[in-house]
Amino acid sequence: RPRPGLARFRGCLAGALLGDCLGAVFEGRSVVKLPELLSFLKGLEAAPPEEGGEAAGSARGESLPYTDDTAMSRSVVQSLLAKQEFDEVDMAKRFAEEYKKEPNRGYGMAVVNVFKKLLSPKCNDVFEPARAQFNGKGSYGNGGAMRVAGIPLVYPDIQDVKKFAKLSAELTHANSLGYNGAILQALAVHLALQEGLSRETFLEQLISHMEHVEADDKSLSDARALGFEDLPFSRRLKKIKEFLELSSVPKADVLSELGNGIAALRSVPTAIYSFLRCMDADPDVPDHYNALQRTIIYCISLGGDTDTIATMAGAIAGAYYGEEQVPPSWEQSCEAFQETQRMAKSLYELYCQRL
Ligand code: F2R
Ligand code: MG
Ligand code: MG
Ligand code: MG
Repeated sequence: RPRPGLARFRGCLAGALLGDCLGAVFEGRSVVKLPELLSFLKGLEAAPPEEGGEAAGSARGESLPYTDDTAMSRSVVQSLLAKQEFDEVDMAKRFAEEYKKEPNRGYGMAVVNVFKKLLSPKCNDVFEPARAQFNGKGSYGNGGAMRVAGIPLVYPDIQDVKKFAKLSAELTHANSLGYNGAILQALAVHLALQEGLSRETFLEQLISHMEHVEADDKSLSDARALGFEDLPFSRRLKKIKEFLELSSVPKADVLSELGNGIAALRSVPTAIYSFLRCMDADPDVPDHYNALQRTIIYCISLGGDTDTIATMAGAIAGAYYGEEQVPPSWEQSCEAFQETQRMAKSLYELYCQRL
């Protein structure tokens, strides 16, 4: 198996951080006007905050805080590094402790009940609190997917990527529409790490893996129970293929077919589409922005769950293009950006050991 370079690991974590911190500024807005977004970015580029302190001449004065997306991604990474493999008890503990330490990072409304149960000494099955969510149906939110990038950065084998993406998501998301979204996002990062994959091959591989992932009894029954057709992620990936064959796709069509919401099904395919479409230039985005920047700009311009869609697309784009496309002024605007470099190096070493 060829070894991807360290630059892709750094790019992945930095892209994810950028997507979260920049996207969070706009999270929950139904409409984000491109001129406003571009002018916000211009402000960052003119005056990134100095290390740990005040930004020279900036009205903002401090770095853009990360949200639950990054807080949980960091717990995933820290657990993998501490244990040198996936360990459900350790990871669950880190999620819960991190929530207890900083509860105001913008967590999902329901997932906080999982953390509270995990913190109780009476909890002896770390998967049980997630199974009890939503009257036993489990959460289908995008929280399992938003934090999953550490898994494909540690496991080079695609079967391991699927297995541990699922288990890491099941600590909070027991509905298959939640954890299958995490598997899809993990597969996208895994493929993005591989050298020189074309847009077509990338998408074909995702479709063939997801058709298999979604064919089990629980995936079929969870989708039917919510009134969806069979293989809902695979169907949306095929819609992406159709979109990519068109010369332009109106935002309204992207929103109606793929979505910009808090459910994994309404956000993971959107992140993947954003990454793939932004391989090409966009007449609405200035030429000096590179493909990774274009990807994050496009995600945010869709509105809705902007931090989460942009962090997922940012992780994929960062793994694909590498850290060369991470602009220093953007990165330095984000809270705790220096730590991603160190974490990326440690993940890379673990990945190489497993090759
Ligand atoms: N929580 C937010 N943003 C809310 C605030 C946005 C903005 N400021 C505003 O005011 O509009 N962001 C973070 O949450 C998302 C990840 O959530 P996660 O971890 O999946 O949490 P949870 O609570 O499990 O699920 C989220 C919501 O999805 C709905 N839902 C899920 N499963 C359901 C089911 N089986 N039945 C019915 N509803 C279900 C619920 O509304 C959940 O609360 C990310 O965006 C992150 O950035
Ligand atoms: Mg968030
Ligand atoms: Mg174990
Ligand atoms: Mg969000």
